[in-house]
Amino acid sequence: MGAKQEILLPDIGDFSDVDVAEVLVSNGTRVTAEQSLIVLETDKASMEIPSPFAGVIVEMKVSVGDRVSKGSLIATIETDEAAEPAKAPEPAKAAQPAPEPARPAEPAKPAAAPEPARAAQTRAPAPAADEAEPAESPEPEAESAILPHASPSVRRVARELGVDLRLVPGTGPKARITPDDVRGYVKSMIGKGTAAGVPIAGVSVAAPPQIDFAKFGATEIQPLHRIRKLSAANLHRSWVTIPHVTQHDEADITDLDEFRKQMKPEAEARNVKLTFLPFVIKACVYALREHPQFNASLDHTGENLILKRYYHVGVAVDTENGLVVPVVRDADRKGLYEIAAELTEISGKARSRKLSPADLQGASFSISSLGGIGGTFFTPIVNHPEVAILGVGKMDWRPVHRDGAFVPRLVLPLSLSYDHRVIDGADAARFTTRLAELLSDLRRLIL
Ligand code: CAO
Repeated sequence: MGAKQEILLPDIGDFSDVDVAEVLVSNGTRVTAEQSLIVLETDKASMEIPSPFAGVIVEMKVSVGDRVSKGSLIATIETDEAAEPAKAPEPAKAAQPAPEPARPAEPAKPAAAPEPARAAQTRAPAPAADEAEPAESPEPEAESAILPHASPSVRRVARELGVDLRLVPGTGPKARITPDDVRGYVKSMIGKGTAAGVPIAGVSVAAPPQIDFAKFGATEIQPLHRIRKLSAANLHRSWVTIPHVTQHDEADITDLDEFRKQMKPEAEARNVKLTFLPFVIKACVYALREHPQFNASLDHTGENLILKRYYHVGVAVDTENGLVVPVVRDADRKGLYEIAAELTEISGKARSRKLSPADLQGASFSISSLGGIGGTFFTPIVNHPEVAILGVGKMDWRPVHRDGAFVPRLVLPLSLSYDHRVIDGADAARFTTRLAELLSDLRRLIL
């Protein structure tokens, strides 16, 4: 066992009180000396802060959105006995200007195909979870040991092009990934024409015109929050890469609502707010077990479906800075109260920007519930690399025809968007029909 050491923020020049823009490792990650731990970002510059030691991160002490200055405690690390501590830590590189836009169509060095070892990594649990979640999430835990070495500007270019950096062989010093590596990788993937494809690179649309709206009236420029920009990039990638279809259905939740009301006093006694969502999560897990292709991801080649044997449900949470999708892990093993309490906790953390990267990783299916706000059906965007997402609308009383007469029933609108490459329309209809059955009669959940 090595010694436990604190990693403090080194002198970063003229900056203080700087935003932590990315946390690149998590608790338990093995890092090499000089491996980047966090990315700091000011208005004009970003810089990576490397680990001065090799070893295993005991605890990351900063999260995305924290502000740090020289001497701030970044992490604690159990250093490798054998490894020599690096000299006094300094940022991986000097503050660098904001990234230049990706130069299109520049002759790029032919990139080597991803080596088998890297390809195999996509079969690890929670593949490409970093790309599934908007905003703050870094690479998934299981793959943190093989974090790609790349500057923030390269990461941004990769995000814009929808490239998973873990698949890009780096040709820079210490296998660092350069902008040319990213471009070369995109070119090579286009050449391969895999089922997964790299559609963004293949799509050509007219550039948006620059319009001076002030000509038409008063305007105000409001910079987009970083979370919104990052989730926008992920949503855009999902939108253009996944052939979406949305299946709409309705669940009669009259009995469920009655049961929920009966349970309210008990829930309150436990200090839990029992909304519809925990019931929907439980019903989804049940339906996912029966329809495993909905709890899956396409691998990066587009030739294999990775079925997940875990049920981690991402829940879209609306925050003032944009959408985040924290994850209720192992929802199959949790009871309604436990899920309800966790929902309150994670949505609270999301709104106060206290989510850790781990809270955002590894979802296998997602739910976006607008029921507390209003509206009926909508078309949620699949949270890549998942293949399906359920949208939940606001319940309402409807006349339902039963036994020759119209009776008032409480109806919950459901909208299931899915990746048509993986899921057929008939399967989607089966899934939502089953979901509606389960929500209509909760007794089915214990069968
Ligand atoms: N129909 C009618 N009422 C509903 C409902 C539904 N489908 N779902 C929830 N409600 C009610 C709840 O019962 C609660 O009422 P009471 O306070 O009287 O009990 C109220 O609406 C508020 O619920 P909530 O929003 O606090 O709790 P939730 O478990 O339903 O949802 C969360 C939690 C985090 C999903 C939600 O707060 C949220 O952020 N929703 C927005 C998600 C979003 O933005 N999605 C869009 C993604 S695409 O841009």
